[in-house]
Amino acid sequence: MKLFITGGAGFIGSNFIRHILSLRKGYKIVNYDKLTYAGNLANLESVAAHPDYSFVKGSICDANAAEEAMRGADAVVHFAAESHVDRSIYEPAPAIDTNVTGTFVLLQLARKLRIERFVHISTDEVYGDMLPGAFASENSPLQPSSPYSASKASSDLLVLSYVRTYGLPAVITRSSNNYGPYQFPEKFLPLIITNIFDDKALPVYGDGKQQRDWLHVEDNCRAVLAVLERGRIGEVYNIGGLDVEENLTIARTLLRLIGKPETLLTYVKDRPGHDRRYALLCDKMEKDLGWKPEVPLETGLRQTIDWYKANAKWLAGVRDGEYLSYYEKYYQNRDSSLRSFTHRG
Ligand code: NAD
Ligand code: TDX
Repeated sequence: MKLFITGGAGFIGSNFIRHILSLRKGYKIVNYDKLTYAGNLANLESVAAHPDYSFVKGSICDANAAEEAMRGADAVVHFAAESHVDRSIYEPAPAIDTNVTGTFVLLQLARKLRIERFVHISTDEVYGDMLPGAFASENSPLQPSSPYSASKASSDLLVLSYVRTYGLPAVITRSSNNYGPYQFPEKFLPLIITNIFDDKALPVYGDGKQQRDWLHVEDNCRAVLAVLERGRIGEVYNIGGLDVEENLTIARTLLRLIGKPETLLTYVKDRPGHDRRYALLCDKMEKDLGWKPEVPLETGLRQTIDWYKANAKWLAGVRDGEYLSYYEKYYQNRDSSLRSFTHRG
């Protein structure tokens, strides 16, 4: 089976490629990735010479290049995206281009090349803010809040329209917040871990009481593989860690595990449009595909801390000029830099 994976040089995609190569024989993987700031071939060093793995650099928005790389594939797993909510707020165009137009380009190619299975990787953010105590099922309304989540919801709707109108054999996964090795330190969990290492302020947006469901990336990789191999065409599958925690609790737990004082916690101006709570019902994954998350949160957090400690060279490589200028622009003088993004100022 030839598998065309988009965005395989990013956090979840690179974990998925290593996961599948270590568990399955008989998959030939083509990793197609534009290598944006978030894409990093160092994530795949351990499999770069594997006989069943190859890499092609290109954008999913470039139909000709994508067609050439996709030709001969049996299945597509589509991870490629502009994945950071904050960046989509500061500069929405890349999220719209890649997440909406790029997905459209791939859907057209999947029809043309008669792809047998198309797995579209989406997110719990498409359901928007959940009320206290509420959980989203796959049938909950789509109420995205940020340009990122609106672009992902748009791409989900395009995928579902291609299933219905053209009979495209597609399935969708909507996962919660992933964490684990190789996550770019713009995201909350690796940002907090690496700032703790450096005794730097830990930027907590607003009151820090926003809730997220934390999912270890290995659990997500097992789920995506199950959906690829056994998911029902046209279905959406929620994938969550079933562990909903406040951001502040996560930051405090990381401080305790690393052994640093809570004085590092620093409350900063909130993200505009910030969703208070994400929480998923994942019964369908368990009932239909026999999947449930296996990594307990504290075990996963300990492993992740250890991984970032052991991979200082990787970390130094990704915290380069682009990362530093992003950090400086939006975290130092945060109040004034955010003022320019909202009408309310
Ligand atoms: P990431 O930002 O780490 O990686 C994204 C990858 O896509 C990078 O390698 C980047 O180079 C590539 N890419 C970006 N634009 C591209 C383009 N135009 N053409 C080809 N490649 C391009 O993202 P991630 O955290 O690994 O997320 C992967 C997918 O999972 C995304 O679709 C995201 O929306 C979804 N998701 C992520 C999370 C999470 O917690 N990280 C949760 C739910 C869903
Ligand atoms: O510096 C920070 N301080 C802070 O308080 C950052 C970067 C985040 N936060 C908060 C915002 C969120 O409530 O932490 C929470 C998690 O933030 P992110 O890591 O940016 O994730 P989130 O916005 O929840 O989105 C993530 O999960 C769903 C991924 O980035 C998305 O790609 C995915 O779709």
